[in-house]
This record gives sequence, structure tokens and C-alpha cells, in this order.
Amino acid sequence: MADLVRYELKDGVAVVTIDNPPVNALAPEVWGQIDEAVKRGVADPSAGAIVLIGAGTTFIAGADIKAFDLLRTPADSMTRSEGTHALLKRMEDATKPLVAAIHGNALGGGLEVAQACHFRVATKDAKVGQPEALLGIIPGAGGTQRLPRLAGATMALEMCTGGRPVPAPRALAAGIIDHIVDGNLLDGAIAFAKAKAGAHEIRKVREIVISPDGVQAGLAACDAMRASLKNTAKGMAAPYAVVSAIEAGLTLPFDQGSVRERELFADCVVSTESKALRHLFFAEREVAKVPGVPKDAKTNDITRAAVIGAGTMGGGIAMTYANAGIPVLLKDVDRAALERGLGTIRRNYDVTMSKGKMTAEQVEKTMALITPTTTYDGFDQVDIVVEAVFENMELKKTTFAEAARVTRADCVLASNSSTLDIDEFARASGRPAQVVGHHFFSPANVMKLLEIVRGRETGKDVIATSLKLSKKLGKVGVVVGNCFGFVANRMLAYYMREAYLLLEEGASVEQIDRVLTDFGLPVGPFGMQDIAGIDVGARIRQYLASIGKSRAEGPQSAIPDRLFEMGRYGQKTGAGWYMYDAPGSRNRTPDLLIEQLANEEAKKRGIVRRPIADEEIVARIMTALANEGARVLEEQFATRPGDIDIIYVYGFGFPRQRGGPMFYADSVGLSTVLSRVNEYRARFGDYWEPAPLLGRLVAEGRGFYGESALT
Ligand code: T1G
Repeated sequence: MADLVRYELKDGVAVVTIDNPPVNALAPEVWGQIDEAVKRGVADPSAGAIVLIGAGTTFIAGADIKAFDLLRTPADSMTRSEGTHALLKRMEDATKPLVAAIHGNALGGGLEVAQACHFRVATKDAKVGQPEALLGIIPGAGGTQRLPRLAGATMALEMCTGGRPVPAPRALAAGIIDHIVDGNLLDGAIAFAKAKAGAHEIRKVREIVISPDGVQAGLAACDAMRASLKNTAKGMAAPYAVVSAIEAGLTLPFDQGSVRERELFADCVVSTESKALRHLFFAEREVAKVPGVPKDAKTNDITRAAVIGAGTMGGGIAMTYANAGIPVLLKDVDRAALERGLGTIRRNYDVTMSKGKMTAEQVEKTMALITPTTTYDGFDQVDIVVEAVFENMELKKTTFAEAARVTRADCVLASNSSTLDIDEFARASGRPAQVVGHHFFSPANVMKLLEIVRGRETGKDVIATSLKLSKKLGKVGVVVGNCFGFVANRMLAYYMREAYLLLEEGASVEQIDRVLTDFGLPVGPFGMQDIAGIDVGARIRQYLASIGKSRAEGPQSAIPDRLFEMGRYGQKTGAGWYMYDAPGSRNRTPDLLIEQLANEEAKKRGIVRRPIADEEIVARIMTALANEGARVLEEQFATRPGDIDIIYVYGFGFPRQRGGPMFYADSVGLSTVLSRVNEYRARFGDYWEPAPLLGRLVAEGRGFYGESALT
């Protein structure tokens, strides 16, 4: 067994170093070796105290998340955690001062190990946290019992339900850590430990007694947290389990509270919610691994940018660059268009400021990074140009030809097109290796996804540069192939097709949107289209019709085009699928006109409208997504199913606790998905053709994630 924990004596102190790169995760063998090393330190006559420290860039970033897949039943988990809790008590019972020396991150089990130590010291830029709820679990190594004793229930509730790390200075103020070390951490920790040894000071966190007032305040904080979770943790179970565990810690002795924590953890760790969130944790890290693009591929530094087109998307993209501290030229054809664009940007920042997320000074500083222009002056200085003009092929080709003419040869030429052929832009630019799709999602300054579209000749360095840039812009970059609608919108076309057809067959706009928001999406298909603009989709359909194509096989509802002809573009015109108080308002009311249009179109199609069950709405829409997702995979426009899940979670707010459309399909069972496709084919038509990959996986008894992730 590899030595993942080292033991050495330094200046009369036993130094125990956890060395399990890259993040010193607590794999089962690491736990065992820590136990042995601490025992050795206690028994070592030359050691007056013990210091625990992490090798490399961080302390312990938690339990090994991969190991949770081995826990098949709550009983498996209870057995495993019994050992862990006993180990931590043994550490806590060490008869010499045991000090955790924290740098980088002490997260999850890492912070719990530190809490089982008698004292905690840290560098000032260290962070501590209990992010387990982000993985659909709860702290399972005593964190819900020890943290409230150290920092109070309110702080523990905030840390364990929200999962956000806390910087060392705040952790010091909260009593989680005892000292911030300036200079070398190990030297500082050894000095601190020796001082405690000299003072014969040992402090067992589990023996800290919370005062009766503290208990009352804590119980009140639990009730308050449960109430606020209704808004912040819709559809999630783990944050509520955290509250129950902390509550148990306030009312029960330590050992009984710990058993309650272990029971709650055991139920969470085998849940679909946790499997989905753990899947997304790794899927989000996998997206950065792109076939054919080596980890050390050359990248360009993006320090200056330009955006062409100051419309809704162009303005949001310019804000994204400015928010990342990158100066950006914002070009549009005329002053009036620029003023409109800048006005929208200013209003967006005012909203951010009104929410207290930026100060007036920060807004001015950021807006100063956006330089409006109607010319190409300064374009020869930029490292990237993002084209965000109307979704029209000829206009985009002209724009790429011009952009290539006015920029340096190594400038990245990116398009925010959401559907059109990147290779055509590349040809028009004459510099195909520099051309790539950077498809932002509306609102571009908010949505975290960046769909990076790889053209036939896009250079590896441009892909690598795009991935690095996406991190700098605070986005999650996913590389996809160049097919119509790429991955996000290609699949979305099937999602929308089913929404329109369900409307014509008898469901209402409100019902369909309610069902999808109950499912966990932030907004339903019709509410989403009213935000993005019905005109955007209509213009794409017009372009497609002009080249003899449609977005999705099967019947195309005429309703969205009829709304377009009426000038009902959604929120921006005050009417779309819903009526709004005024143009730009978000307050909506249902509109009987939509029912009338649905009746008319149903009649034209010879459909007798019928009541439609909520379950059928979810089943048809999610089946359409999974089936088209399977096609995208087998045609290799997406590298992995996880990439599709990340695209939907970050691009459309697909509920994380369901793991994304591909993971969700596995949770339903691909054989069920396939039989639904066949059922719909029989009921509605051959346009419901099962993707060959779907058939193959079912025949092999597999899911999209190899052996079904949920067996
Ligand atoms: N387990 C397994 N692998 C992990 C891991 C973990 N806890 N943390 C990171 N990795 C892998 C990751 O997949 C990637 O692999 C590599 O390490 C670098 O990570 C008992 C039950 C620490 C802030 O939730 O938040 O403790 O892609 O790319 O950007 O109560 O990793 O290279 O093959 O993210 O510098 C709680 C999870 C666990 C923290 C570093 N802990 N990690 O970010 O690097 S549950 C967490 C992070 C628990 C206890 C409970 C971040 C990071 P690869 P990276 P980074």
C-alpha cells in the first residue's frame, strides 16, 4: 500500500503529512494511515505535540467522492461511518496537543478531521468549508455535531446548507480556527503546538457545551433555515437533512447526535439526488478534457477583446468581459444602436447594484472597460473578436471577412451564433484555424455556460485558449461539434417541438410551464421563449426554410410564427406566449388568445384536443431530449454524455438534483425511454424514430453511463 501519510519528527513535534495528490482526498487507506500516524505520535516519547498538514497546494479537500459509489445501501454507509467516527474520537482523545495546519482548502471531511484536532491554525488565504450538500449529502464525519460547538448553530447552518467555503479571517472570527500563521505554515504550526504542549492545553471540541441560550437560538435558527430553504433549495433533500442533523446535535448528547448524523448521511448518500450531484461534480471536470487537445496545448492570453453587435447578447457578452477585468470594444453600425446597447448594460448594472452585489464605484470602474465604437479603430490591438450580430448567414460572413481584415493574424475570431455553420464563417474569414464558436446563453452576463463550437479547421490552440478563457470569464466551457444548433439548441428544438405539440393536443401554456418548473427547471419552455425572444426563433426558422431545412423532424406548430407575425416577441414587446404589464416587464398573465390559436391549429391538423396528464408532459419532453442526445453522441458532436448534462445544467438551469437530461434518462431506465419512443412512434408518427445508440445500449443492458449509474 502506497505511503499516503508521512510521519516525521521536527523540533520535538510529530509532523503528520497527508500526501494524496491532487487534493489529499480522504480515500479509505488515507483514513487508516492518519489513524496510525497519530497513534505513533501519541506513543512517541520525543514528540511533545502533533501537527497534521497537507502536502502540495492544499490541506484535505474532503472524503474521496468516488468512494461513495461503493456504498450501495444505508447499512453499508452506517458500517463505514461507525469506523470513521471512532477514528476521529481516537484522534480527539490524543493525550498530546493535536494541531491541524491548514493551507489551500479544508473542505468536508478535511475540515471534520481538523475539528477532531484540538486546535486549528491556517494561512490567511486558506478556506474552510462543508460543501457536502452540494453533493447531495451532509457532513458525515461529525461536522454537524462539532461545528455548531465551535462556531454556533447559525454559522454551522449557513456553512453546511450553502456549502460555500469561508475565508480564514472569517473562520478565525467565528472560532473555527484558533490562529492565522504569517510566514511558513509548518513552522508556525509547530511553534503553536509547542506552546500548547508547554501549557498542557488540550481542547476536545466534542466536549464543548452549548449554553441553553445557545441551544434555543440554535433551534430558532434551524426553523428559520428550513423556511428559507423553501426558496433556495427547491427540490433538494440534503440541505434539510443538514438542518435535522444540526438540530439533533443541539438537543442530544454528542454520541447520540452523531448516530443521527450518520443515519441522515446514510439515506442521502444512496439517493438519486446525491448520485446526480456527484455525477455533475466529475462531469464538470471532465468537460475540460477534449480529445485531440493536449493538456499542455499552447494558449493565447486574452487581455483585450472586441464585440461586434450591441444587441441583447452583444451587450451581455461585453459585460462578461468587463466583469472579468478585460477591456472590451463594443461595436455597432450606428450611435443609436450603441446608445440602446449601453442603456441596457447600464440598466443591468443598476439592477446588480440594487441587489447590493456591486457598489456604484465598481459599476463605474467596470463600465469604463467597455468602449463603444462605430469603427474598427483599435481592433488591431485585440486578442479576440466576438461576433454577435443578427442570426443571418450573409451578415455574419461579411462580419467575419471584415474582422479578419482589421485584426492581427493570431487574433481569435469567435461567433456567438446559436445555430449557424461555423465553417462558413471560417471560409469567409480566410483564417479558418482562428475561427471558433463561442455560444453564450441569455442573459450572457448571467448564464454560466459557454458552448465552444469546434469547426473543421479550428486550431487546437484556439480550443485550448477558449477553455482557459471560459474559466477567466467565470463560465463553464464545453467543446461541441459543428452541426445545426450545435448541442444545446439542436436538442432544445425537440424539447420545444413536444411543448408546442402538447399545447395543440390539449395542454395549456401555463400547465406545461408549471409542470417543467415543478420538475425543477427555472422557467418552462414558453416562459423561456418569452425571455429569449420569439423573434429569435422565428428568424432562425425563416433562414432554415430558405435552405429547405427545419429544426426538428416531425410536425412544426404554426403558433410561434403566428405570434411573430403579430409582433408578439415576448417580454420585450409586452406580449408573447403570455401578456406582460408592459414591454420589458416580467409580470405575466395567461392570454386566452393562445388557447384560441391552439384550437385553430389543432383543427387544421385534425386533432381532437384532450386533457393531458402532467406525467405525459414530462415523459414526452424528457424522452425527446434523451433520444436526440443519443444521436448527438453517436454522431460525435458531443464527446461524452456528461458534456450534454453540463450543457443543460448551466445553459438552461436543468435541475442539478436530476443530473442533466442524459443522467435523468438513466435514472428512468433506458429501456423505459426506448419503449416510450416506440410508443410515441406508434401514436404520433415515424418522426419518433429511436436513436440507434439507444437501441444498442438497451440491448446491452447499459445506460448512457456504462453500466447504468443507478444500479
Ligand atoms: N474526491 C475525489 N476527487 C476529487 C475530490 C474529492 N473530494 N476533490 C477533487 N477531486 C479531483 C477532481 O475530480 C480533479 O480530478 C482533481 O481532483 C482536481 O480537482 C466525510 C462526506 C478542492 C476546491 O466537495 O471543490 O468530505 O479531473 O479540478 O479547481 O463529511 O476540487 O484532475 O481527474 O476541482 O483546484 C467534500 C471537492 C467531499 C470538495 C480544488 N469535498 N473538491 O479545485 O481542482 S464529501 C468537496 C473541490 C466529504 C465528509 C464528506 C475542488 C477543490 P481530475 P479540481 P481545483
